[in-house]
Amino acid sequence: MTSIDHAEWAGYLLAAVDERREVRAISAQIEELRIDDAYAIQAALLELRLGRGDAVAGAKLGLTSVAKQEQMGVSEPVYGWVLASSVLDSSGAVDLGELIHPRCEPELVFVLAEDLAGPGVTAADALDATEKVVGGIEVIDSRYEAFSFTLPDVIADNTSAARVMLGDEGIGPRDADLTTLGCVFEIDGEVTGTATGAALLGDPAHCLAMLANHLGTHGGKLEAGWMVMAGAATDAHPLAPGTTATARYSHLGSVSITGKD
Ligand code: OOG
Ligand code: MG
Repeated sequence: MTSIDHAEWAGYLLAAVDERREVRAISAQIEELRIDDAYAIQAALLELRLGRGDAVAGAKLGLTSVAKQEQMGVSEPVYGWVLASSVLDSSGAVDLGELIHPRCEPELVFVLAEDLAGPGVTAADALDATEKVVGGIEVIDSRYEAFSFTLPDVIADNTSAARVMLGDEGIGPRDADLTTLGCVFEIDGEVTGTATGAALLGDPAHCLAMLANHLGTHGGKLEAGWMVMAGAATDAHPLAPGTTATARYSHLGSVSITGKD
């Protein structure tokens, strides 16, 4: 790691959240933003939020599909943290006054029955540790100008995490083949994207295993009761006032959110 001040950059990003304004990418302001420094900023940002009384509700993977990697111009998966305060209630209303330039995307979400940590976790092990799989929608909201960033920038910014809505029709981890599980994503009733679970690095359970292995080899773990988002399988779409986004899944039912002024 370099000598950059992780807590200071975490404060810079949290101020952007608090003041609902976009800020310049960190990478544009220092000589080199390394991946390890970026995760250290992300960890400092999490500490600041926990210090305000928030809690970790789970973890998220991002940029695990070709669709998302191409849309954002970033070609490697990333991970971040899901805060308890970011989980939407069953109305699916998203208060846009609290966000900067939100976008929405469909998510397959694992809810864990057991702690999970590598190394050596396989996709089968990941399914064994899963209580249920649910369909969801994530609202992402990059704190950076024009929703534009490098790989380390988006890592520092907790991978654009903002809000998440979970469906209520979960299934057991082996009740359906997750690779062929389908999703139709609609904005105001118009289909904007379709995908199957295999769009996520070939298998959503592989994404979960990958994160457990990464965390485990760095002294961390995924915890029983947490949700883990596997990453969006389609492009994200702007969430404007009055916009309703619906993700319709095979086996998992439908989930909708609506942007509110
Ligand atoms: C980064 C977050 C990516 C996903 O599901 O791929 C993500 C972004 O696109 O702003 O959450
Ligand atoms: Mg996502």
